[in-house]
Amino acid sequence: MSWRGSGNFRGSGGSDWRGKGNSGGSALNGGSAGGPPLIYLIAGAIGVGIIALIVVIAVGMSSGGSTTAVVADPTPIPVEATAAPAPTGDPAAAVTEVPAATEVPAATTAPTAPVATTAPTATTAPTTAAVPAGIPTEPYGPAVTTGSGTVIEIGSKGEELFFDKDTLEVNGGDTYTLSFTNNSTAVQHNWVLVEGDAAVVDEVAAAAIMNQLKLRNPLGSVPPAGTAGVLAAMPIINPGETGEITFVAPTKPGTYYFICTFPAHYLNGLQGMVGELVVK
Ligand SMILES: [Cu+2]
Repeated sequence: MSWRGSGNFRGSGGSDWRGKGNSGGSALNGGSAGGPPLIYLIAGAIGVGIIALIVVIAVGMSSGGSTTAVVADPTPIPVEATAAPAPTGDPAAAVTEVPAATEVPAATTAPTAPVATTAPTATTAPTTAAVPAGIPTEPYGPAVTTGSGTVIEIGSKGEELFFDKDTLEVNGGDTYTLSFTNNSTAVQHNWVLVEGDAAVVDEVAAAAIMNQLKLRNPLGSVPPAGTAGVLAAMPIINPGETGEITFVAPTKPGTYYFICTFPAHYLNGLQGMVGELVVK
């Protein structure tokens, strides 16, 4: 009541103070009413709030980390994810280098091809050298002559290892031009006239085989010049080709033999590719 009594104070306080009170807010007025305890209460509340906030933050950082950390983690994860692609980029470069290495082997294959090309060349060289060494390109033998004579035709029996004629008849001392056609599509043949019996013919055939082994060339499957018993010999004739040989028939009547000297086409004992040349 005494306070009211101070209404004088209010009165004396003047309108100015009250005016300030209006502008300053009712709280101040209340403050004037509650006095110091209200300020302490407010300050205390603020203090408690701050402490509570600190506690909350502290708890959040220590235990939770959960909320704050979770938010922080997502950020680092994306960063790591971004970093991951970077290393991936490096492997990618490595992978790109691997193909390059693959291309290198390809280049290695290329050099290999030239080597193979060199090999054929080497093969050609021996062939060229072998021809002049011992492989005949023209008919040869003591009975062989130049010019032309009575034509005699004979050939291989298709794909079989036989002549298509078993017997040929000639007049002693006459000149003949024998035309031999290789009717095979895959096998080489020739025609060789021999004077002598089966034993001599076998030796001529054996000489041709030895010559082929010596020259290491199928075209060398002929008896060397000067082989005993050989009267006339024709070079090896390739499949589908025809060769000619002109010779003078022996003057001595009798039976002579002609054979193919390609290995295993004539068989010992007058078998296989063999025929008779009968001289009248
Ligand atoms: Cu033959």
